[in-house]
Amino acid sequence: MFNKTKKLVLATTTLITLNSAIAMEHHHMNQTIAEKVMINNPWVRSAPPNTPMLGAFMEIHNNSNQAVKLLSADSKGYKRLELHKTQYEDGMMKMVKQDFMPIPAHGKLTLKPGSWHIMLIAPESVPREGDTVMIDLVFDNGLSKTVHAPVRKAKKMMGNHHHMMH
Ligand SMILES: [Cu+2]
Repeated sequence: MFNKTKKLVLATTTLITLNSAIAMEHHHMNQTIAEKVMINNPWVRSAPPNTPMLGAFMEIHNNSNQAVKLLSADSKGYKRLELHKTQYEDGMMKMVKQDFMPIPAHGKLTLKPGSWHIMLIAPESVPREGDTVMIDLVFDNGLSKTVHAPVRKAKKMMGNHHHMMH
């Protein structure tokens, strides 16, 4: 009887130790990815005061061994944020809503006008040049980051005569 109880206690202890080891490992993994995913040069393109939506751009670097997905974005003062990609379809440049943005292992994803971007929809008030927009990014693996994106004009792009259809 004593032996049986002791075994049970031992088994429970082992299980708890194992569980916390797994939890620690998981925590460690997230911390590592958080350090290895970096956002460079975030910015929001300035727009007229009555604009219904604004584009946010940045470089997302992933220096980890695992692919990472940007799942969603959020910012106070906007109805919602969407992940978009501008692509050529049926002879037109179109913005297509994406479920996520993929950032390859040891790679980067560049969000820029005419390509991947975050769409800030229905601003309570349109930010002015020089303002900063705080954008919360949620990745898979439980990773989240807040970026501070200054509002500025787009740099002129050579040969860009397309007007985006919103
Ligand atoms: Cu868009």
